Amino acid sequence: MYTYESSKTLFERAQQSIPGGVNSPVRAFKSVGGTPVFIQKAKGAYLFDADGQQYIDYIASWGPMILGHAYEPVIKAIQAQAEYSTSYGAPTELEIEMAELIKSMVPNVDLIRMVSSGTEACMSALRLARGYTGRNKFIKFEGCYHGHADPFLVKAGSGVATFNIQTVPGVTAGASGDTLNCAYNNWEAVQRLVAENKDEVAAIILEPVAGNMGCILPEPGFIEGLRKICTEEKIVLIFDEVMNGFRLAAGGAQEKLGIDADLVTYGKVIGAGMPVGAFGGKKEIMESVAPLGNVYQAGTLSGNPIAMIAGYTLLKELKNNPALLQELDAKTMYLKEGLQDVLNQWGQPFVINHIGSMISVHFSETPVTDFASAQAADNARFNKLFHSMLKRGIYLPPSAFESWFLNNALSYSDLDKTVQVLKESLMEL
Ligand code: KE4
Repeated sequence: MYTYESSKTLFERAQQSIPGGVNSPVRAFKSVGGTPVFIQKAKGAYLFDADGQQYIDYIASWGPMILGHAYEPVIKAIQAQAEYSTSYGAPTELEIEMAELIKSMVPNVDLIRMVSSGTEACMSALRLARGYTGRNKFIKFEGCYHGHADPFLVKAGSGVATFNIQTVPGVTAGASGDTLNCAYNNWEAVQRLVAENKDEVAAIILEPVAGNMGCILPEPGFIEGLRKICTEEKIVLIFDEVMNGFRLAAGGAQEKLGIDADLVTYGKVIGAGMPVGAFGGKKEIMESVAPLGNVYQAGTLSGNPIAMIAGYTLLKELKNNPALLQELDAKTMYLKEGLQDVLNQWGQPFVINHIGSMISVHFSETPVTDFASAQAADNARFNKLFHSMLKRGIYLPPSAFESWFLNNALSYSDLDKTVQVLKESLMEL
C-alpha cells in the first residue's frame, strides 16, 4: 500500500503560503479526508507522486488531458512556440487558426472569443446574454457548476457541493439576486420559473451532460424542452461545454445530443492543459461583444500563443483522428462493464452513470438524476472507496460530486487493474 510521506511534508509546507495548501479547493481532499497527493510528473495515463509512486489517472487534470499526459505533439508544439516568446498582447494568426478550427469542429458557432478559464467563459456568456436581451434574470440548475463568478455560486456543483457551501460569503444579494435555480431534469420547474418571470429571463445555462454532481445525464425531452421554451420566449440557451466540449464528440454536446444552443462555452480540452476558455455562438448575439458592441469583456492573456498552440495541436489530433474519441468511448464502456460486474458481485446498492468517456459511481439504491439524489447517495462510502483505491494506485476524483475523466492513453490492462483494485477495495468498505 502506498504511503504519502513526501506529500505530507509538502502539504504542511504548502499551508504556510497557500490557503488550504492548494490553488483550487477540490484538490484539498477535504471531502474524502487525508492528505492531498502532491504530483511530481505525469506521462500517458500515469501520475507520479512526490514519492515516485505511480497512479492510474482518472482525473486527467479534471478533463483537459484527454489523450494522456505529456502528449508528444502538444509538448513539441509548446516547446517550439516558446522560442518566439510567450505572449505579445497583440493579435496573432494563431488565434485565427484556433477560432477557424473550433468553428470547423462544432456546430452553430459563427464567432468565438478566447479567454483564460471556464469561469471567464461562463461569466462572459452570461453578461453577453444579459446585454443582448436587456434582461437580468437567468436560470441555472442545482449541482451544475459554471465556475466561480458570483452569479453562479448559488447551489453550485463541484467544490461548492463537495463542501456543502449553501451560501458563499462575499457573494452579495445584488450579485446573485437574479439567479433562479431549479433541479436538473425538472422540466415543470423550468416552465414555472419562466412563467413567473415572464420576459425577465435572459438565459438558461446548463451543463448538457452534468459532470459536477457526479455524471448526470439529461432525461429524454429535457434539453429539447429547454430549446423549445428558449426559442419561444427569446431566452438565450447557453450550453456550458467546458467539460463536455470535444469530449462527448468532436462537436461536443451539441453534436452528441443533436441540439443547437445559442451560446456555448468551452475550456479544459481546448487548452490541452494550458489556461484556455472560450465562448461563442450565433453571430447576431456575439456581435454585441466589445469592441463590436458594448458588452465589455477582455483579458491580458486571452489567445495567448502558447495556450493557443497547445489547444490547437490537441484539437487538430481529435479532428484528424475520429477514432481517438471512439477508442476512448470503447475503453469507458469496457471499464463500466468491469465495474458493474464487480459491484454486482459485491451485492450492495450502486448506480453507474455513464455517457461517452464520462462516468461516475454512486452508492445509491435509486437512480441519480439530479443534485438531491446525488446528495442522498452514501457518499461516505465513496470517500472510503476513494482512499482504498488511491493507496492501491488508482487516482479517482476526490469527491462523489465529480465525474471520472478517462484519457485515451489508458490501456486495457490499466482498466483491468482498476477493476481488480475496485474488487479488493470493496472488501474494505
Ligand atoms: P475553470 O474556471 O475551473 O477553468 O472552469 C470552470 C468550469 C465551468 N464549467 C464546468 C462545466 C466546469 O466543470 C468547470 C470546472 N470544473 C471543475 C471540476 N469539476 C474544475 C476543478 C477545479 O475547480 O479545480
